[in-house]
Amino acid sequence: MSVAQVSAIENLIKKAESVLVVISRPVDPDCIGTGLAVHWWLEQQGKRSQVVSFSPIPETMQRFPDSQRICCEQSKKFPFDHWQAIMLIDGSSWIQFFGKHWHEVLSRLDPAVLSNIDHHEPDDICAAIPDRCLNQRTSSTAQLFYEAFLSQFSIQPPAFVVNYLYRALLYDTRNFRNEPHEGMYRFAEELMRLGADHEQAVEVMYDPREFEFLVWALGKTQYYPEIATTLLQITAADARHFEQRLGREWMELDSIYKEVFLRNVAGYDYGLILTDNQDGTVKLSWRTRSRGKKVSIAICARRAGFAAGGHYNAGGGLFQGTLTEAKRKLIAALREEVNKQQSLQSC
Ligand SMILES: [Mn+2]
Repeated sequence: MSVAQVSAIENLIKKAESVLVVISRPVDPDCIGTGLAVHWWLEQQGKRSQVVSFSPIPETMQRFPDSQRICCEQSKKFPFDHWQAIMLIDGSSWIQFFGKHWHEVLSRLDPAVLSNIDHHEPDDICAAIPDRCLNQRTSSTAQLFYEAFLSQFSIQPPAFVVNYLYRALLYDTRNFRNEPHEGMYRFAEELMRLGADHEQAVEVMYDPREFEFLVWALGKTQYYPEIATTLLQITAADARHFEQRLGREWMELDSIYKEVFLRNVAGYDYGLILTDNQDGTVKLSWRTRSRGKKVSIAICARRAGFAAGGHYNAGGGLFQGTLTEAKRKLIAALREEVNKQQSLQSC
């Protein structure tokens, strides 16, 4: 544990009367659950606190207990000066918290009020505020927050807080199928002891539209066997089609496709989705098979001109330009890296 960062964050909170908790994009059970647990912890310390998201909370997250307590706001208009400390939860880059206007938002913020708790690959936040950035490779931000702060706290968390953290842990580990981070099972045991409701947390409630997306996506997927890659391209026309059929939130309906298909097909270690954002940018999502030595999609994507980040096995990126160009450059960069690795392995 980075003791210096933990005590710097504690000091910042101790001095502040009001603490704003900001959750990251993509809005998922880890940032929601940890954000709500941080909020409870702050209130127990007598702080005025609020959890905000500067990107929309997907409908699929509305079943998360108490998620309606998170306010959805616009970062451009938000009164940051009403808050004496700001905690950024479960993200490593400014854009994940403040959206595409992050430059402008940062120029209005006093960096001394900012802190970050996260488990992604370190990015621009760590570079800007290293002293108050607690970044560790844990199973989830929930585990990091629990181990660094909550487990030492004088008040035992009630069952509803424990359940926030348990859901966060299950989601980020894909029910313990991702890499076995140290302390992951210990954290789970501890939460069970504190009253986590396992049955409720593992109950699956898919939105039927997620299956509709899956069926469409399977039909559209392109296969590149020589580089062990599948690619789903979502053009502007596809995006309009989805918006009509599935509603404005269609982009949040790809979780079954990602979970059951990407990186799970024999012979295909890399799964990519490229989406035309219809604003001159292209969004990338990727999944990489966990087992064995694999090339880093983040590195390939950056070489192809994307801004990219996240985890090694699951991440995202943004490209300025057309879908065709994004695809061409990304596949070329990936081809180069995969070929390099294959020739190294055959030596
Ligand atoms: Mn996370």
